[in-house]
Amino acid sequence: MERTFVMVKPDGVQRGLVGEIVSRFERRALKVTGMKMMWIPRELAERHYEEHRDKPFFEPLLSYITSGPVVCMVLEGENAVSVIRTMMGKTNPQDAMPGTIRADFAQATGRNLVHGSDSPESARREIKLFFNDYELHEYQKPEEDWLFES
Ligand code: D4T
Repeated sequence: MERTFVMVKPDGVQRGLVGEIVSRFERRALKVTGMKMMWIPRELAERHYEEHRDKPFFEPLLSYITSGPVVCMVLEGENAVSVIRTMMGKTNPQDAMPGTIRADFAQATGRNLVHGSDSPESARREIKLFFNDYELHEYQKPEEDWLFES
């Protein structure tokens, strides 16, 4: 099983889309192993997006992601990183496939509702940045017996 870091960004919280977004992951039987609301401090936002430090959109990105509370999650499933990236759709919602979160609910790259780690390495880094070990939980769900061929 793979774990990934997912965030409902401030626009998702303000637009009342937390339930809709989390529900899509739950219906797909991805397991929520951690979840919390937080208002990201600027320093953490800078570390999270450090690969974009030299990009022209870095400052607007930081001010967007720190503009209100977000909901952070760790989700678990087979190939969870790529499964969730597919469910989110392309970075620019206008290029995203219908049926994806960004295509169904967003219109602009700078207000694209959700974040999901882009590789297992990024997932490990981001989970460590946002969660303490005691905030992550291992547990069994009865439906797991029905999810995969044994
Ligand atoms: P995140 O990291 O938020 O899940 O988005 P992506 O993984 O899909 O996209 P990314 O890392 O390339 O970009 C991070 C973040 O920056 C915003 N952005 C991006 C922007 O405002 N303008 C741009 O031109 C790009 C490329 C959107 C997502």
